[in-house]
Amino acid sequence: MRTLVITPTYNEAENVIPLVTGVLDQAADLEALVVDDGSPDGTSALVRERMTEEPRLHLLEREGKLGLGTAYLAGFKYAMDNGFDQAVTMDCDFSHDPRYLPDILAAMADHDMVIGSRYIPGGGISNWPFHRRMLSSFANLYTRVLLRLPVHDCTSGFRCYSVETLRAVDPFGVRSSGYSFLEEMVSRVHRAGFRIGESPIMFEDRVAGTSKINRSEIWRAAFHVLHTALVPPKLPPRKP
Ligand SMILES: Nc1nc2c(ncn2[C@@H]2O[C@H](COP(=O)(O)OP(=O)(O)OP(=O)(O)O)[C@@H](O)[C@H]2O)c(=O)[nH]1
Ligand SMILES: [Mg+2]
Repeated sequence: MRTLVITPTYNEAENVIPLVTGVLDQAADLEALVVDDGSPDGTSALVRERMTEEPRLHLLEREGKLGLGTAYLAGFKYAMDNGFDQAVTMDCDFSHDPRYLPDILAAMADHDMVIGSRYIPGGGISNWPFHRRMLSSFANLYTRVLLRLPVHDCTSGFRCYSVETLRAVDPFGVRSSGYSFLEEMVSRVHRAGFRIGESPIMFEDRVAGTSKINRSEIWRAAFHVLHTALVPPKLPPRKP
């Protein structure tokens, strides 16, 4: 079983090497892919340097800040083109702790997608301010109800997909490139009839670097979920 852990980066020079090291330390057969969008702080140079001594580390460099959604897509394409069986996505800022990877991967034994979930027993958020908790809880309730999803954490970016599932749900057809990419992916996987599991994670607020979430991103995501509910995207036909 070949697993690729994809981490999109934009200005994560302080985090990227500790994060990928933490990932690769979890199991000898894991590989890591950093998708960097021309971070001005030199994130990609650090990765390139590390790659000279770590063959399990890979890098995709893109020209400019093209968004989290398309960074995931570039990672999925890399996983598909290079013979991986499953692909994990996780943030680079240690909000998603690599120590949860073994549990998430173990849960893949009987699921097609596993979400690192903050909203099931054993999961949680350790140090978010009240307004950020409210925003996340509301976003999840809104998404669960509108898209009728049997999932407690639709907005967690820490998740694993089997490559077979990715091929079947056509992530390249997702119409959002922002945070709602995550919600539409859960919806596609559910509608296509795949098994979604959740494994608890404690989510930690970023300790280094700066936050990039903003108000227009939030409104765009809310609109996109509504659009997905009212005009469900067409999925590729299932193979018998
Ligand atoms: N390649 C790429 N990565 C991005 C982009 N925007 C954010 N990222 C990365 O995606 C991950 C999640 O972004 P964050 O900025 O942590 O978003 P967040 O967790 O919702 O918000 P904060 O932690 O409060 O900043 C991090 O690893 C970022 O470096 C982008 O446009 N391109
Ligand atoms: Mg973050």
